Amino acid sequence: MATCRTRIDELKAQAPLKEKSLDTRMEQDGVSRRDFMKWSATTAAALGLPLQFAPMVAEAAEIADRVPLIWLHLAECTGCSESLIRADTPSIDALIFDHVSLEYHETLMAAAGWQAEENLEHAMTAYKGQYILAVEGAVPTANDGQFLTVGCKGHTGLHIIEEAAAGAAAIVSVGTCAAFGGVQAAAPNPTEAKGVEEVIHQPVVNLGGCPPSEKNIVGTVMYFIMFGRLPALDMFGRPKWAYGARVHDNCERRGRFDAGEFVETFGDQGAKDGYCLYKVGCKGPYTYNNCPTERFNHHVSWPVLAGHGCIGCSEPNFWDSMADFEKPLGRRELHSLDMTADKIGGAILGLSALGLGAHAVASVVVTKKEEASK
Ligand code: FSX
Ligand code: SF4
Ligand code: F3S
Repeated sequence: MATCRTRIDELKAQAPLKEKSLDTRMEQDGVSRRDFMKWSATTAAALGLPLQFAPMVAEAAEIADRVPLIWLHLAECTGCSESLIRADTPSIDALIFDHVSLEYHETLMAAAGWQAEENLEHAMTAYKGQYILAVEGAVPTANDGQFLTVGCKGHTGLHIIEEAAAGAAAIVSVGTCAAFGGVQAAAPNPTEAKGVEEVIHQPVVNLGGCPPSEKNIVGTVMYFIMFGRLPALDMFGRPKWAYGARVHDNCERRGRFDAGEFVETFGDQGAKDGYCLYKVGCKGPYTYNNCPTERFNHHVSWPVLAGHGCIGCSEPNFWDSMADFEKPLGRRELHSLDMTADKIGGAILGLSALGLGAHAVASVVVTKKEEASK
């Protein structure tokens, strides 16, 4: 708490980089003080902080306009930005994100062409050593990075990321592409796309997920504002507060799994009754993320609630290692994945640790036998 207090007081002493206070923004968007305080309490809880931190979360959000943020787009689909901003009414998370001093964001800024380029150069110089660098997208590295050039000067993504990372106070890889290469790095990966940390060799927070939820993005920014440093990370550089538990651990269909009630094909009676999606390919047992508790789109839904299994999108190399997305990995594949545990890491556990009931394994084996005899 003392670290947080000192950090907040230091930031408070700095001049805001934006004209509008958070109070004015909230008033304009119809967010009551009560809702804001509730948001502060849930954000503190999501970050794994005791409830006494809630008022400090609120204070930190109010002074988020002291912290410059540069957001770069590399090889990706912009789904991470969409996850944050695509809502008919802005959520409090999106509102706080808007209150951070966003100096450069290709999707959101009004500037274009030379002016945009100047804005980026200005922000990198004026706030050297102070800005948070958020990166969305993988870095193509083949041919000296020429598979991705950005802006009127035609700089490569590789060049831009190296330059921007050098002056950053903290670097956040937003989404699986920036964290681990994502879809762009799937075999055969002709552009030699890589995650940011592989390219720049500086400490990076990896927010896995294609895309990550707004809570995971804003929570990470809030943590940096509150403590001036990165949160505790797992072996893949993901914040433990968000990626410390498996999707399977908190899934609302977990009772169905334990009872051996499985959807056999999409659209069957089990699917209508909310049975477990393991046999139609759910990778929740191998995937670390807080999707079931935080959800997406104003916390409205998440893949399993919408009726499709988790495809493991927050894990390194998921596009190759988790396919086929609508079939269980099954015993054979689990065995081979265990053999490459150093690659897949802690995300893949043994069958017993998964808590896979004998019924699930037996019926997968039977299905495979049936397939073989066809
Ligand atoms: Fe897309 Fe972001 Fe996926 Fe990647 O999300 S949602 S391809 S993680 O970089 O834009
Ligand atoms: Fe939920 Fe998937 Fe686990 Fe079933 S296998 S309980 S649908 S996470
Ligand atoms: Fe991705 Fe699975 Fe969550 S597919 S969004 S990690 S439920």
